[in-house]
Amino acid sequence: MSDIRPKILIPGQIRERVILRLQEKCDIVRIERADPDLIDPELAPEITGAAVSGRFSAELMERLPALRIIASFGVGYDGVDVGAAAARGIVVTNTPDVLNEEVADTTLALLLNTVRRYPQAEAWLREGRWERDGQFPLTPLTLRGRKIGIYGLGRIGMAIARRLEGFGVEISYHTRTPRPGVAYTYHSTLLGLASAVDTLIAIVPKTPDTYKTINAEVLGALGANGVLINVGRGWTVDEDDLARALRDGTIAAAGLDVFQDEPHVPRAFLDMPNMSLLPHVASASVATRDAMADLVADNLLGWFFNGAPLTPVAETPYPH
Ligand code: NAP
Ligand code: 8YV
Repeated sequence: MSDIRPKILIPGQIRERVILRLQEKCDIVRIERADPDLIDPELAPEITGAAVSGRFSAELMERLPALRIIASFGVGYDGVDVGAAAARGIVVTNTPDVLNEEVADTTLALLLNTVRRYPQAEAWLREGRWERDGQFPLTPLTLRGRKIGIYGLGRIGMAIARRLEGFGVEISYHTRTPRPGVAYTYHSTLLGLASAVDTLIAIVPKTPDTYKTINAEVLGALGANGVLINVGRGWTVDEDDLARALRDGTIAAAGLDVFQDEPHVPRAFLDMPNMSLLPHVASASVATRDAMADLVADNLLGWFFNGAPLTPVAETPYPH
């Protein structure tokens, strides 16, 4: 057990619980945002760890010569320059698994809201329209008989698929490599999957390979009864193509929790009656965000006091 108190940099905002967990054994150095110029040059050589929710650039790493570990809040770690971290021997950690079930719950809620228009039905009741105008209109769409394609059958994709089994729908998927031990139908291309199903659920990471992969061609393949749900990253969807497809009836409806340029949401989406929109809340319960905060802290405490981080990302494995 080391009795040295590591100095941990926290750029910008992070869940308070991360700080509460760390400060017993570590000194916390906060800067307002992830701007290299905000780092005190006298402190910089002493900073050995960092906790971040959001961006952590190569420039920031450059200013921190003793940095050994960056613990990122969230399972997606696209805000951290992992290539630069790997090149410098810095370990990056994320928060996998502890949010799988929460995110899968939200995905099913978003799917049902999109198909059966429950938020609009509740607004109808609250606005007094049930009494004034009568029954809320029947929904043209239903989950019954749908063929669901999951784009990304990883930890969260599997939790979504398990829930969908209970809904009695057909399930297939696309990943780069078939997932061993699952009975769902595999498609080796996204276009092949979209052509075979009428409902596409995207839960892939933000990588160069997933950029705007859900485009006009894929939406066209889904067809007029088609429904798109995205809970991965906004990066994966061509938002102009999606707006066009929803306007001209190429697909029937879409539900999004994530957007290209958050928190900005395209005006076209806000005006669209056949969309269900959420402000990136898939993991946003106190319990799940606390579990994520604990894993951020435990990765740093594991590294400094137990010899190993708990959940290093694939690009910066530990031991190296
Ligand atoms: P994961 O376990 O790593 O699963 C990722 C899946 O995507 C794997 O099945 C992977 O399979 C597939 N994949 C990756 N790149 C692909 C590509 N180019 N083409 C086809 N499939 C690809 O990750 P996870 O824990 O399920 O999380 C997935 C993502 O969800 C996160 O990275 C994050 O961006 C997002 N997320 C969003 C929220 C939210 O609040 N909305 C919450 C949590 C997570 P192959 O490697 O075989 O291709
Ligand atoms: C969080 C997420 O909203 O884990 C992820 O990848 O997108 C969400 O759980 C986000 O990380 C909080 O900053």
